[in-house]
Amino acid sequence: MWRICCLELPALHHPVNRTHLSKSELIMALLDILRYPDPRLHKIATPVTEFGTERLRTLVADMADTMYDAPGVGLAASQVDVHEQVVTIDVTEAQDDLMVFINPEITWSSDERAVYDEGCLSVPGVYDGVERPSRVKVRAFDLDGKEFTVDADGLLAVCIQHEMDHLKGKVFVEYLSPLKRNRIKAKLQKEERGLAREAAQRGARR
Ligand code: K1U
Ligand code: ZN
Repeated sequence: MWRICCLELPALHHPVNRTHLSKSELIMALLDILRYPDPRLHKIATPVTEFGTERLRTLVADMADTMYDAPGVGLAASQVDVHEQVVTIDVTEAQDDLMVFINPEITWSSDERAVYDEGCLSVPGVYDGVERPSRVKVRAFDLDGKEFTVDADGLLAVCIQHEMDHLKGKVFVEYLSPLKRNRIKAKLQKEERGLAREAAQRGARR
């Protein structure tokens, strides 16, 4: 069972009438993840102003489905072309501890820094070292607008900072050298052209 900060998943899914279904029967809604260098990844997300709505619950449920399916350990709404300050994270191996951060703010970060080999669902197949504060304190709101704080270290600290960068329109490759970034951009643009060609060929065969 996934948990959303202390809320069981059926509570999350209740407003979209999925409460009577088991996890395997849940109708998954997978969202398209924008791929770097899509310019929409650089839009700045605005704060959520209405909490507890069906729209917000559905967005979070769909983001969680998309993150688990990818698979990934985090997802920012910006990556699915929704430019609001919403983040889902689950760093557990069992994928059973979903955390939802709405309007997150870093209130403290450590002087100590650490390098982690980061990945990104918007930059598939690329992992590279990024140096960040190794511990952060984050204040955020849950789906119902209740404020909470998290003291994070390890992968959770890395992931929160990575996802909050997405909300500010920043993709992790921007920490890398221009040479590396341009190589990554060229590789992904080539892949994108290949995928578009394949889709066009499939369309022509139908
Ligand atoms: O924001 C994203 O694109 C998600 C990203 C989060 C992240 C991972 C590692 C370091 C920083 C931020 C990912 O989830 S990439 C995929 C990944 O790392 C992973 C996938 C499955 C299992 C474990 C890790
Ligand atoms: Zn990312």
